[in-house]
Amino acid sequence: MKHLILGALSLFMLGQVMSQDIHIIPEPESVNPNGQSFVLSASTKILGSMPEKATNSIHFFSQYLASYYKFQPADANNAADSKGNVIYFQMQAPAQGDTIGAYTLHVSKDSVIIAAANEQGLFYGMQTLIQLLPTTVSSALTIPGVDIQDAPQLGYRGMMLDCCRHFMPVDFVKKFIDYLALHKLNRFHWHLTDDQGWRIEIKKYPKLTQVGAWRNGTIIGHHPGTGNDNQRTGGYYTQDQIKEIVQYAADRYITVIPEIEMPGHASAAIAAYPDLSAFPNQSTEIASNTPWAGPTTGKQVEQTWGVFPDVFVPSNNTFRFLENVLDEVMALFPSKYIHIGGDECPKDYWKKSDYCQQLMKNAGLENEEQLQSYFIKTIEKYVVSKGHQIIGWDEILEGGLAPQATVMSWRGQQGGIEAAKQNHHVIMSPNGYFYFDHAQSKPSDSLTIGGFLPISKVYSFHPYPEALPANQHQFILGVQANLWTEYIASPAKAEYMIFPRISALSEVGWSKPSVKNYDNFKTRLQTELQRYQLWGVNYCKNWDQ
Ligand code: TNX
Repeated sequence: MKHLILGALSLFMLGQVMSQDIHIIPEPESVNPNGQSFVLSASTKILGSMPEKATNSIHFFSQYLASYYKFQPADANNAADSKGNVIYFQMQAPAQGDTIGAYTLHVSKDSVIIAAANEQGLFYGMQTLIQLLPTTVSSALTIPGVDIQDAPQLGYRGMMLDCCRHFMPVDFVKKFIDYLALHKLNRFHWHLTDDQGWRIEIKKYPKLTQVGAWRNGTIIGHHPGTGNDNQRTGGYYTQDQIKEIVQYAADRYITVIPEIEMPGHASAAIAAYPDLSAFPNQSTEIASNTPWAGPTTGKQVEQTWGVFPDVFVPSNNTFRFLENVLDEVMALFPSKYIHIGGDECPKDYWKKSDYCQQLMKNAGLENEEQLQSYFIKTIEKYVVSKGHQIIGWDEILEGGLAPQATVMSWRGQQGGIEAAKQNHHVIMSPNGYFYFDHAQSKPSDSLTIGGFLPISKVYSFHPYPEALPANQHQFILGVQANLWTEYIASPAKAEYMIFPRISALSEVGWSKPSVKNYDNFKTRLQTELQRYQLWGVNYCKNWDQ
């Protein structure tokens, strides 16, 4: 008996010591080292019980090995059997209560077995396997023996990239998608239209990209600005490029959610087609009474940052235009959700427009907030009739939510709480926790917008607010971080703002609160930082504050 207890104790201690050496982010449900190790060699075969379900995972893994270790595994197709040194993707029969993305990973001397009931699970098991690989190239590819059981906490784990304030090349968009995949994130929210640029080719309206994708110069320094670089700048994604990116993401189990902004943040579209404005012929500024609205010089793709008063007029002409645009958008993006923006819409033009005032009278709308709600509801009806649903920023609560809308809560969590209480779905993206354009170090080591957002604050987020009764937690679909790019002009700076905060986001979205621990996360992050070096990403080194 005494021996048994001692034996169990030493095994336990062995486990304890070893598990400290296994650094996985996001932290899995359970991690039990078994003292063995697996060595990847030229004879290692990579196989699947249902190979077609493992194709994406095998492909990603092989590419990863080739890119970072110059390692070429044996050709899986020529591998006759699963005996010997093997990495095996085991598809299991689905069981009741299976979570999408759940998996088990067993690493022993002769085999690595990733088992799951769906393709996502195989993929995430493979992502965990990647984190067991050494972080330097010189060492042998030895993988510590371990038994892991894991499943995601939240179904929606996303990041947004703003490609309007600064256009990001296709290659970087793909890299960004890879970064999401490596962190077990599964939604890419692609911000494609804004005041400073329209970035998606729409065949029916060529001027959107001929005119709307380009501006003469970009503000340098903070708004109202210290100067303008006077460079013609911009760019857009062709529909072929978009299809390629959507497929690239799908191969990584990431859904791309496009955002087409309305009724505000519409200057680029209005510059291309002025009759989308309440004052199509107005070339000079209509003074804005909205204190946070920026200056406008008329119908142009804006060169400065901020919020602009010239917005879409809720006319039949505008609705036809937006429906035609959305037709092309929905044909390109299989996503259930289409993001229609809805944020920061000044009401000055609507207040001054006889047409808008008459429309409000006819429709029995009491104020411009209700007119905004009317706008969003009209669009929602169309999107729903085509089999999709809308997401909007939390301003869409004002004047009444559209019946099936999902709310993205960015001005804190209050909008999300309110929406959930009205039985609407919510994505939590509060700026105080998830705005990766905010400074990561103090004082900020580069030009940034917003406040100070250290990684510890990102990590501390709880998806379910205390103010929300437990029976309404089901309405919180998940979390998302946003990368607005006013002061992010290059992929290198984008990486700098993302890393390492994306690691904290990943654990907030994936790991159950019971396995989360910030000190332990920081230890694991040290290994992850070495992996960033292996990837060659530009990460913030001054993050621990
Ligand atoms: C607010 S968040 C915005 C963006 C800006 C961002 C800067 C949101 C829905 N609107 O247009 O880029 O702040 O942090």
